Amino acid sequence: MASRNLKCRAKTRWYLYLWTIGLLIWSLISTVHAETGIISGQVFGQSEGETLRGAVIYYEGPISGQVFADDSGTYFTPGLPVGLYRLRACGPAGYLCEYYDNVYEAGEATWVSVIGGLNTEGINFILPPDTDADGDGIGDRSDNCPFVFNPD
Ligand SMILES: [Ca+2]
Ligand SMILES: [Ca+2]
Repeated sequence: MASRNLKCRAKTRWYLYLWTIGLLIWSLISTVHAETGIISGQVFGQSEGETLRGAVIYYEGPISGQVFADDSGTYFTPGLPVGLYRLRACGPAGYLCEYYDNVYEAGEATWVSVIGGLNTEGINFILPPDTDADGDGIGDRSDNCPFVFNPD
């Protein structure tokens, strides 16, 4: 009887051991999956030292959203799931929008990778001033008829 009990106990311990290992592996895998990183950078105007406070940075990828640049034109995304993101910055009024890196077309954008636990920094933008093709004082970006003089 005694030896049977011992055997039984040994078996229980073995199951517990397997169970613990399983839990460990499971938590490792889920940690890897839950990993996030951030993207950061600065938004500039074209004049020397000009930073664009209030610029909006749109990101799209595994998740999408937007953040604003602070007083120094600096922005940080929140924690993003690991993957590739396309970024677009729009300056305050009077500036054009651009995709990273320095292009206007979404299809030409350089995708930025988010790596778990890291800050992908230096994703900067230099936004050109908005043009006013018809000279009505409203920049093309916000002009409802960019080629018709309609300052109303
Ligand atoms: Ca105009
Ligand atoms: Ca117009």
